[in-house]
Amino acid sequence: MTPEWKISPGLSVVLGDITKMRVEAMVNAANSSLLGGGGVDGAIHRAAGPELLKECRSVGGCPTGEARITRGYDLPAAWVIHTVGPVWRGGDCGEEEMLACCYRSCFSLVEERGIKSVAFPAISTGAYGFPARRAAGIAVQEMILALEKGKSLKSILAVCYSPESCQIYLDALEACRKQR
Ligand code: AR6
Repeated sequence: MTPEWKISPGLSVVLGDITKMRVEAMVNAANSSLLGGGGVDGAIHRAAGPELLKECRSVGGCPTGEARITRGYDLPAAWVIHTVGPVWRGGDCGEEEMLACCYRSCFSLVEERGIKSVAFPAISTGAYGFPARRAAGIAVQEMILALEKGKSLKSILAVCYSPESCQIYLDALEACRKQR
């Protein structure tokens, strides 16, 4: 069984591989070409099959902080929402606001399509070097806001690839609760 913690109404932290999650949409931490790469992007493209790359080619890229939606092909999810996180450059280049924009752009597409469940990886915290604790703080805050404001959205999975990452999300939620 996949370890899962329900940390807030509609929000769960899950340890595992995002490509296995049974959700309507999964978010891909892509690069601006949308033509695939390593990390979670590579895993999503491998699991979705070549049709995903074909559709991505027709999309024509995506700027940092924005998001684009495609079908999920061989994935359990019907949709993939591709977003491009900021590369960490020390924190003085608007990285935090840009990461929040990624989450907001994804949630706009979720609501536009009437999607009920969505899974997110920890955007920007791998190859793009964003510090994991700061990123989790932003992610949790945007997720809670989206659940409060959302009409179609009912469930978010914050998918963590390591137990350490799960703990970071649980700590971020605790900090977010204290601030409110
Ligand atoms: N399921 C869930 N999380 C995963 C998985 C997976 N299968 N694989 C990795 N992670 P990264 P970024 C976690 O590097 O930092 C790509 O090459 C990983 O442990 O995938 O946004 C793109 O094409 C980390 O916590 O994305 C871009 O060029 C998180 O996912 C660039 O990397 C994000 O790590 C994007 O970098």
